[in-house]
Amino acid sequence: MTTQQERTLVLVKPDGVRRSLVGEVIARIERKGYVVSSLKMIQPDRATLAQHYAEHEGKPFYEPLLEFMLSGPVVAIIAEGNRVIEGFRKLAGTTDPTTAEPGTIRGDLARDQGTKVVQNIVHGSDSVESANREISIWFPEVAM
Ligand code: DAT
Ligand code: MG
Repeated sequence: MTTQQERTLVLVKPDGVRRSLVGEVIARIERKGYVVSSLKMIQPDRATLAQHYAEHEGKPFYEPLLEFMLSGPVVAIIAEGNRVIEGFRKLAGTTDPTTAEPGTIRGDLARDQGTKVVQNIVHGSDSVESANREISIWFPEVAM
């Protein structure tokens, strides 16, 4: 266990906002001991989402993913804490909500809807590089 004071970018996706799970997600982040340091609700535009999901461009689920993310507001959060990047990914659970472990956000609160894109409530950065990149996309006003 090392000291890695980090920030991560969390999004409550449109399915989570529609289902009024914003508080549930924030509560789980805070109960784990992380600190919410920035928070806002945004209706994202396509350009922002294309930047955010650039790594997935060209994949079969890319267009459905952007359409889904455009379907309503999202809540963007910066969470801070030691090893928060890895820690939030564990709180979120694996990508496929059908098999995500019970006890996780995706495992407890989502399931496969049979759509072309998986709707799984939250996004969390997967590395320090991704976190820095994503925080600058969603919170350009927040100093690095
Ligand atoms: P994660 O959100 O767990 O980091 P990811 O970055 O690989 O997963 O993919 C981004 C999102 O795209 C993911 O949350 C749900 C959707 N997705 C990923 N793989 C998919 C697939 N094979 N079929 C449908 N949707 C997928
Ligand atoms: Mg990802």
